Amino acid sequence: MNSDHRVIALIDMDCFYVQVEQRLQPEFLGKPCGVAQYYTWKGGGLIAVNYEARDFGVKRGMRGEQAKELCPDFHVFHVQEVNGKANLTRYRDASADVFRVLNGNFKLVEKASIDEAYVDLTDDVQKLKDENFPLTINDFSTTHLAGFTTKTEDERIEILGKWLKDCQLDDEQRNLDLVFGAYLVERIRKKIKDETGFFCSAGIARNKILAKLCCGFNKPKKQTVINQTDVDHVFDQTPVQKIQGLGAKAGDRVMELFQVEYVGQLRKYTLDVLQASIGEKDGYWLYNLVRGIETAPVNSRNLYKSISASKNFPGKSSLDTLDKIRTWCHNLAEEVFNRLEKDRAENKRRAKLLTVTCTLNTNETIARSCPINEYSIDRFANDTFRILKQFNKSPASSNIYTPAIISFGIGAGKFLENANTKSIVDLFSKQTTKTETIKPTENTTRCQEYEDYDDDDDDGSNSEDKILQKSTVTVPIQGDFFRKFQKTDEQIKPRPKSETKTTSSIVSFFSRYASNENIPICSPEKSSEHCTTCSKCQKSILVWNMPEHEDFHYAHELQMEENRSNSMIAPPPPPATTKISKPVKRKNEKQKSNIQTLDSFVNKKPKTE
Ligand code: DCP
Ligand code: CA
Ligand code: CA
Repeated sequence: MNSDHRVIALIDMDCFYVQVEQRLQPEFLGKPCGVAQYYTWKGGGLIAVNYEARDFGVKRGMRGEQAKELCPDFHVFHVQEVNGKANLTRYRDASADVFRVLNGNFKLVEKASIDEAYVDLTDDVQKLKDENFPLTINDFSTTHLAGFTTKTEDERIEILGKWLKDCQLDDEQRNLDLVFGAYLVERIRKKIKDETGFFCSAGIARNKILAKLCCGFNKPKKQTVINQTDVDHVFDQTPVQKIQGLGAKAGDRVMELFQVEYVGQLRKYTLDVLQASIGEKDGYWLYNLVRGIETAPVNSRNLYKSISASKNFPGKSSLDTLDKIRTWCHNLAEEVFNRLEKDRAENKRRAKLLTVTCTLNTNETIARSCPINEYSIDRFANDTFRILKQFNKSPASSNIYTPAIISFGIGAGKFLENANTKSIVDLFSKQTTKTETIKPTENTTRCQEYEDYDDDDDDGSNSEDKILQKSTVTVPIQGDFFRKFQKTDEQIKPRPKSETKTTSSIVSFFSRYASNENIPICSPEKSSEHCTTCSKCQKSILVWNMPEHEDFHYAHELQMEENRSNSMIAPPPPPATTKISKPVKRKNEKQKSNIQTLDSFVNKKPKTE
């Protein structure tokens, strides 16, 4: 289906962490509150602030004490701490509650972060349209239209009533799908509230970028629709940096290069000019985007790609002795282990690769990986410690570690579905001492996919970097111009060229391997016990390189699939007539079996609200 006809919603929880805390302590409902991380300096840094407190000027990033000066009744909740580091379990669990509702009602749900999801409503909308599902203004009690400012409820109802009428009368039915989409989103938001207690907001549009943009227009407890016919008008007033993927440096660069402030101002540039300035792919993406066209599919990818824990050790807290490093290897290993165990029970899969990343006080960032043979805190901690020891320049006899570590993290990824994971818990419970035969820990290989660890899935890992500076997101831009701005400044420190990884999509990931697969294969002189034969290409591969090697095949298959669908498109198409390639389905993408029917969902509709 041409993606211009899709209906996409972005659902985002309102002041999420605050609501999670208020659900646990309902006596604070309706009061100005915030959530701070750590009790340290001036009442801790606020990472979430509710709307009652925002009315007093309290903002994320302020200190608890500063908030109290602005709003004396302000209450600060503190993020739980375990082993001296923030523990986000309660927010992750609350997030799972929300996703249970979404996944139980819709087929295509993409987790975009701990508190937001994209939903592709196209098929459900079509069904409602086919049966001429009757709708009235009462079905849209929290709906607003992007581009229309309404000061009173009467004004909102007037504008909305006109919209409903116009949509129905329009012969081309350009916006009618969005009416049905908005209705479904009103229903699901109510259901989320009923089943979890949480309020949320939403954006409804023809694509993900527009849905994300307009979700923020009328927060909290409201939803906003952007009509395709109003995009130009809205973009004329939308600062470039408000667009997902054009925040931070990429947006700055676009504004500087084209001397624009608002998205709409980019319409004056031809495709040729944009492509000549920022490259073929990115120019094409931008040209379409400023006309409200964007084709990234909603990927049903609800499981985290990696599970990680990390911590910063700035200034004097840097880790400069082996004892300190050993302690933190254990603490982080314990957190990763606990979450992996939970994930194993819930999702019937096991992680195959452990990745350790650390930044030294020389500003050098290092990433190394080794296979995971069993889930065990000691094993994770020992592997991590062994990896970190490789970078120690102090004499082996000394307890001193130089250069000191200023941040490090452990991530587990490369999940194997339906895997019968062995865990240390199982080993004990079965009273067996059997261990696996792979012994690769001394032979670690460089992490091939930094972003896996760095969490483009947003598994809600409590990296402090992310908590305090979370602004990077994965966006479906595949050209070099934008890619270099993603996952950038704040998260990844400069690394030697040979170590820098900037993959941001399967396609770009593939392109790293396409011409010259750079995963070492076994040389004849290498011991065969460390090698295994790849069933796809029959090459002999070092066992600890198998995860990357499998990814090479996976990416290659996806690329072939994408090439096939792209080859159906006339090159290079003027945007207005662009045919959209079919979304590439991810391998292992599972259809959920417990999805309610559309009927059961919409028929719960009360007659009036
Ligand atoms: N979060 C964080 N650090 C940040 C940003 C967010 O720890 N820099 C956490 C706390 C938030 C949650 O993630 O509650 C969701 O982030 P949002 O950006 O969606 O913000 P909120 O949900 O708090 O507020 P809003 O109602 O504006 O969405
Ligand atoms: Ca939110
Ligand atoms: Ca969010």
